[in-house]
Amino acid sequence: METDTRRAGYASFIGRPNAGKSTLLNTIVGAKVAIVSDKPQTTRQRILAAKNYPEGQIVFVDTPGIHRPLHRLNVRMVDAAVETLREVDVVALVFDASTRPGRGDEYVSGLLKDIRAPVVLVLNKIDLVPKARLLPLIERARTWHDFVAIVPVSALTGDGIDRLERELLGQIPEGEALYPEDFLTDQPERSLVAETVREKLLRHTRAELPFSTAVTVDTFDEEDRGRILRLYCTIYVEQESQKGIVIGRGGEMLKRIGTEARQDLEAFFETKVFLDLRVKVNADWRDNDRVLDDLGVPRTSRRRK
Ligand SMILES: Nc1nc2c(ncn2[C@@H]2O[C@H](COP(=O)(O)OP(=O)(O)OP(=O)(O)O)[C@@H](O)[C@H]2O)c(=O)[nH]1
Ligand SMILES: [Mg+2]
Repeated sequence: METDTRRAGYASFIGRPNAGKSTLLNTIVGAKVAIVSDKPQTTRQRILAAKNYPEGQIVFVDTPGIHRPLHRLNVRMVDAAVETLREVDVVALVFDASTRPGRGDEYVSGLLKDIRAPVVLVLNKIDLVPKARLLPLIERARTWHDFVAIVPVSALTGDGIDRLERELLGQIPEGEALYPEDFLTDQPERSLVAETVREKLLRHTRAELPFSTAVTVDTFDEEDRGRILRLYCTIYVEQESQKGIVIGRGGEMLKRIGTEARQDLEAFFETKVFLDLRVKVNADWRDNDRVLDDLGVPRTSRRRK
């Protein structure tokens, strides 16, 4: 369906860890492009995913949650999120409405002061919030920033998502599509594999472990692609004891992570997958620029000592 004026532009999800930014992205584009977990700091890089509407195209940008960074990895993560604020046409600030606003939220709202882009406030997880609590929250949120709209949604149930998309489209400038009609995401297949393995690690491990692990794809063998994809990955941990946890008693944990990741990847690539996982200890990978470069976490413009 054609309409008179076509729109195209970037809309980014910004907010604290665990607010539901990646879940929102997946719900809106209708595909699992970003991994999701109940642990904070799940997303480590920005991820683009496009959706086409009769009125035009929105390129959504998922970003890492904004937090106080303690490692170089986290500095890169937070910088990636903050940098998008200056580059996009509209910002969707995502707030977990089932929590009380705190210091971290003040910090994130403070970042919005100097940006030109209009900001839509997304009050997410309303499926967890009694109706009576929502109105006072909206009133309070009006004092955080001069939002162009405040939209309560549930990324989980889909409630309010249509209205959110309308509001974002309304802020997107006129222009021709930025990506071809069939473009879904800029996430390379290799990082999709690594992220799928990391999602299962996050799901099955606790405490410090999720933050201390990284996954690389050492070999992506697609020689026999129509029949089978052969994938060889390494899981990095920081301590010998963490290696034990990831492997589990009799290798049970690693097997479970491998099975679940393989099933997801077989569904995604629509082919049989052979997945080999090994675990390596690298004490300082989170502060090691070379490892971070290998992992593909982009360097950002901030200068570090
Ligand atoms: N009940 C409920 N849970 C939600 C909703 N949206 C997200 N979640 C859950 O919240 C948790 C965090 O979701 P993510 O999408 O990973 O959050 P994020 O903002 O991307 O987190 P980071 O990548 O760490 O910044 C997951 O357990 C989701 O299932 C929602 O609308 N309702
Ligand atoms: Mg995320």
